[in-house]
Amino acid sequence: MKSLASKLVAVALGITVSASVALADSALEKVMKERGLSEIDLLAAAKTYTPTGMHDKYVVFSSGGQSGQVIVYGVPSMRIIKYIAVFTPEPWQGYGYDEDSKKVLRQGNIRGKEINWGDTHHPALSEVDGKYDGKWLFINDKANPRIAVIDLHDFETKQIVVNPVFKSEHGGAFVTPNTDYILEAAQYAAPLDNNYHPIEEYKESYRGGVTFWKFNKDTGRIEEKNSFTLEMPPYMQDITDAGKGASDGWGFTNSFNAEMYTGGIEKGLPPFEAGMSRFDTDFLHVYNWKILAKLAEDPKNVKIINDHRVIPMSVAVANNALFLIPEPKSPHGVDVSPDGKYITVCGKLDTHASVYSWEKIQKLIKDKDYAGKDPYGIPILDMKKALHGQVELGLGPLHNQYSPVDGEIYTSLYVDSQVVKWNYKDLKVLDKVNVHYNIGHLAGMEGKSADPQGDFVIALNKLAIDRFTNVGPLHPQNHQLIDIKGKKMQLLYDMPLPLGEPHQAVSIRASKLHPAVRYKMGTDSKTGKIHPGKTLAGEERIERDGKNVTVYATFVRSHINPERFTVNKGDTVTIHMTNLERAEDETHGFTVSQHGIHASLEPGETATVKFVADLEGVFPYYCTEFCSALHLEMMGYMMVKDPDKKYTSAKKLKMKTMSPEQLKQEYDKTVGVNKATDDVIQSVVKFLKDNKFGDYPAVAALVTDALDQYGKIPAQKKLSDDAVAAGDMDKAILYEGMIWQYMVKTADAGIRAKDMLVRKLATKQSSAAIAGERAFNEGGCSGCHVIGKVSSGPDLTGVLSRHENGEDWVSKFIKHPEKMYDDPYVKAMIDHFNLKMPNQSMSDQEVKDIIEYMKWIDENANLF
Ligand code: RUQ
Ligand code: CUA
Repeated sequence: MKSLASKLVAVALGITVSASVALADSALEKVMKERGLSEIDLLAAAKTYTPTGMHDKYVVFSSGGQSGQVIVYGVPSMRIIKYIAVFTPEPWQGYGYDEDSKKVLRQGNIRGKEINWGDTHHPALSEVDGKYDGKWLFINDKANPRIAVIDLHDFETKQIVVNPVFKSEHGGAFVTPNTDYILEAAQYAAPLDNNYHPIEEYKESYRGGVTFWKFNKDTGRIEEKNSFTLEMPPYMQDITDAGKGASDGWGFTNSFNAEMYTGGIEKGLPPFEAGMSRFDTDFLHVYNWKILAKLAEDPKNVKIINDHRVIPMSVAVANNALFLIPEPKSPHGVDVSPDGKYITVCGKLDTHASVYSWEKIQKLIKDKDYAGKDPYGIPILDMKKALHGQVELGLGPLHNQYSPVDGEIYTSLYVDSQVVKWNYKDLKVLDKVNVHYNIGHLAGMEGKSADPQGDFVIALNKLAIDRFTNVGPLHPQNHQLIDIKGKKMQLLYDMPLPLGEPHQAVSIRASKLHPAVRYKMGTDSKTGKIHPGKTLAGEERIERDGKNVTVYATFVRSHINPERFTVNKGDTVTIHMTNLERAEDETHGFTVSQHGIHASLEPGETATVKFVADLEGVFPYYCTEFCSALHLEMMGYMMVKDPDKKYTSAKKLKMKTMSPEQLKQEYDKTVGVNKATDDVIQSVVKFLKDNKFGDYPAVAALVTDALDQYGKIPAQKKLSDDAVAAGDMDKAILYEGMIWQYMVKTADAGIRAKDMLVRKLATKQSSAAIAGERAFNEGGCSGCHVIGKVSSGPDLTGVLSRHENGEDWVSKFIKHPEKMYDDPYVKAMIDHFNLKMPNQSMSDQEVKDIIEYMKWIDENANLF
């Protein structure tokens, strides 16, 4: 017990085992006891715990289910990092509340109907050679058959396309290995046109299919005109996967109603669930999208339905592009192996997984070795001849993920609530782990790409039941992280997801993502182009054209320009807003009270809000992000006048004014403060220059941010000087105040740059010094001592050489300061700072480590 606990702490702190035994035995065991934790728990914690500032190895994109969004989280920490608004308005991001994002959201209107939610199921990452390239994310909407395109340059939704012929879908989004097409298979069969057809004509006029959305990798958009659909029988198509490697060019789609049952419980007929699972087998659809894409180019081969090209089944069959293979009844997942040679199908109602051999399928196709034809004339391949084999896995197998180990596959068991690891080549079961509860999909790390990473799988459970504190009858979903590195799987962590039912999640190595931190000034983030409303400093204005008022505004810490405007009741108001900031994370938000609009302006972004000012009155507008110390002051007024009304003005209140001497005094004081602040800035600048900050990109970026702010000062100084010349001291004081604001912002970024540079230049800390710094900070020393500076306690640089036998002296003083209060030196310090060094109950080890830290400080004294 002791040794394990010590080792774990040692690993967690990055220090050597012997150095940490003392700390571990006391503190760690106490916590374990108090919280009832086992050694296994500690090991799981060590595998997931991510200290502040450390980043995750993987990024997961999870469907947000009925929330119509995408949830982004990190692995192994399982920390949620972002929600991406997709099919549903999301006010924080301004999605659906500003004009630019409304244009994207409204692309999702169906037959004129505004739809403001989506049932998202399957996210998919863009691929090159079957491997993720980190550029795009696609996701489907089952309820309102649509696909959305998200740009991973800024994690924003750029496009929504509506399926022109389906009435629901489930087999999207799945991409072909080079992202040429995004596959979207229908779900509930329905007429492809928009007309009424009685259910009695189900077999004749209801259809399923797969839509092939053409993706343009240069524009990053789906080209609707170059997309087409393959008609399929009304078998209720389901999950889909694109072939890769050996099976590149092909697609695979399950189905679950070979019976073509049409329900009728209200008429005393057996319900859908009985009628649809009567046969022992359903059909796996196998089709060649490369042939189909060629066929679609010739108008003779297509029917135009709702302005969209549909290839009839007969055309596909005549061109050897569509086949069926029986699969165990009511299957769910179909997953192509990383090399494309095996296709694994899971039957929800069957305890087996069925592994089809691509080589065998190809041979059957080539030899035209058919077991028969379905009622629509589609050739059926013999199931037994196409199978590589079947494995009994357990109850309710659903979905699969791969690992880099050859033949290794992970499958979710819905009914058994388990993940099973097995081998699809030699067909052996290897290991099982319990999950909680009723797992649907599972997500491996890049686990469905041609380059799966192993490491972890995440169980996406349908039920959470008792896993979390009860928050009422609607429970959160439960994503469970499982370590798959060892022989036995280990369940590590439960993450509740309280935002819809996420169906599938895909993950990618974080190192493959390269999102921007700022936009090119004036960018419309939705189009990626320069926004027509882009406004730079000095270009702010209010334009009127009849009943239309257009405001061109800028945002920078901590003001909105303009700060006031007046319109007539009934005017249409358009406000174009540009965030002039270039500093990382300096977002401003915007709303006008009581008008239902909101925008989020990321650094460099321009966005537009538009509304009718139909209420008379005074409406404050303000920045909605706490962006700076003077954020509350970042506001303005919109005043709405009724043009048909006469207004009488209020009597002016008499106020005392300051004398010219008082004003001069205040002005001098403000200028003095600015001078002192500037001296600090100059000393930081000198340090940065002397130490060649330009050699360190991260530091240079912060310096750019700082200089951005500093560059704004001369213009303000001129305004101040002009005001002095005009004798308006009041105004001059305000401009001097503005200069100070910019100086503070400069210093803020500048000092952060300096700290970062110091870390880069300093000698490497020994593990003892690292532990010492931690103890120094966590033990509260840093509350009074600032390195390199006298603050509420003396500067500790050089403390070890200040006393004879310095190390010994400092150790004793930390351990028992109270015993030394009468020492003349200590007494003088107590008097000077009016504070006594308290006893912080440091252990001997901690004191030792702190001394090592002090030595490191002295080594680098020139930097502090
Ligand atoms: S679903 S639990 Cu992919 Cu929509 Cu299977
Ligand atoms: Cu900008 Cu608050």
